[in-house]
Amino acid sequence: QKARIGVTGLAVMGSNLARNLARHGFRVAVHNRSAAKTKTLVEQHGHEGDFVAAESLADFVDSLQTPRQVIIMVKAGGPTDAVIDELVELLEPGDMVVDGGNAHYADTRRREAALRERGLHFVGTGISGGEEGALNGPSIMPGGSPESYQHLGPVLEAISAKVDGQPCCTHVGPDGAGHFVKMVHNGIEYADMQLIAEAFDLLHKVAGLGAGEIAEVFRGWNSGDLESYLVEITAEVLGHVDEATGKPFVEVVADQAEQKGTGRWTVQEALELGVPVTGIAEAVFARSLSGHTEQRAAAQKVLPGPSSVPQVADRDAFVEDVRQALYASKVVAYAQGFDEIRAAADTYDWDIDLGAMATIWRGGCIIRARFLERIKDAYDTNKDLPSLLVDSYFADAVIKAQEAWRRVVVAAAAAGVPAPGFSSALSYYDALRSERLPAALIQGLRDFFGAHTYRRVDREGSFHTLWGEGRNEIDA
Ligand code: NBP
Repeated sequence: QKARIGVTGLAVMGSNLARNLARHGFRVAVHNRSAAKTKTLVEQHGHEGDFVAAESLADFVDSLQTPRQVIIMVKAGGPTDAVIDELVELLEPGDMVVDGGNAHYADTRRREAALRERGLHFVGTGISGGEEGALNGPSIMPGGSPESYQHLGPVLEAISAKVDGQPCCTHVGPDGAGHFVKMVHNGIEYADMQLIAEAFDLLHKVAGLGAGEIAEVFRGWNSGDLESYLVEITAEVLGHVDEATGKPFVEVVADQAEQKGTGRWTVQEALELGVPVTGIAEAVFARSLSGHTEQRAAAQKVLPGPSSVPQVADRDAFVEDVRQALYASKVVAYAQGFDEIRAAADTYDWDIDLGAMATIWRGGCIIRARFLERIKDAYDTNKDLPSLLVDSYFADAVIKAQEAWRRVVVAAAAAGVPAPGFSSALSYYDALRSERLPAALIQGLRDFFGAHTYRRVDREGSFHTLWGEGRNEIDA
């Protein structure tokens, strides 16, 4: 009997995904470049389900039902291309190749086009949730053709996380749509973590709370609007005590945040699309800044903070202010991320259902959170919502939070504590709602030095002022 589906690439993600498939009753073919990993998987977990181990890629392909469905789980970039090149020689028209790695969506578009030429379906698929998710139910974001989803959908939905009985998996859109959405998911994750980190920093440095106390604060927050996986694990990490020193774990970890690149990609693509994703950008830059240890050391010697730091009169009130600032800033970051997905969908003709994206992020993935339900409702009510911030629920939430949000940004500035996420989110809120922006002056300057022309508020057309010659205005 042939296998329903196959997984090639059996490092941690691939083996866990294969086990998840087997545990759901699918007969699964498994293959890895070096056969040792295949052997280990079957030896250790063969009893969990129905595995068909293959030593060669040809045997692996041979063991699959037609049309064949192959999931590639290897290192993104060159290794993925290497596996695809080998596979296409063995597959037949109608077969499906799923790339579950963290590919750049532009690579996915290129691969999809190349495989389509050969009659094959290429399905770039975002998979979120890390190793644990791959094994027990990830959030799955498949791109590719609708036809391929008819075959793959039932399998991928079966192994995905479930929330209220609904699978955290849906067909995102054609070609690179799945990997694009996964990229933005990761960008939002960066913003979310940065905001959480700023909240911690403010509670520590401005309100004087210790890591253990802040862990309790986050534990409490996890039962309200902020309920989410990231807030839950923040309480765990802050509550952890280092065994060697007896100090809070967070005090003994080097304060340089690393990154693998998906946050940076999200910002790069936003720049190309002209979408302001300030929350994600601040988060990426804050990680970069943290790594500039020489600059930081030099600045610490030369640049002082404020001469006096105002005391927090009412700690509980400040904690509540920070909670509200965190929530409002988080809404901004998500609103910007969804704007980026919409812009890409328009550019690439992807027709992405934004509400459905919020739905499949409710479980399995790192940004899973209660408030994604609200995002789904917002787009269900109006799929052409100009911004999440103007949906009645979110507008109400940020309006209610705004005074607290302003107090927190003021307190951060007064205390000399960096809060780029909170303050840029507030600036974004203020910019969006401003009747007039100083962009008018920028247009004037551009016209002055470069004759770039401008439009007027009171009549149609394009104009230029002869700045050097009497300053008369002419039609441009
Ligand atoms: P790795 O990203 O560490 O990749 C290791 C796998 O790639 C091994 O199976 C290895 O085979 C195979 N491989 C390499 Br490297 N070069 C190859 C080549 N030229 N031909 C064939 N196979 C090759 O594995 P991972 O951490 O399990 O991640 C897999 C994918 O999932 C990645 O794209 C990753 O970005 C993505 N992802 C990871 C996570 C996570 O939490 N780790 C989450 C979501 C997505 P070998 O055993 O023979 O060396």
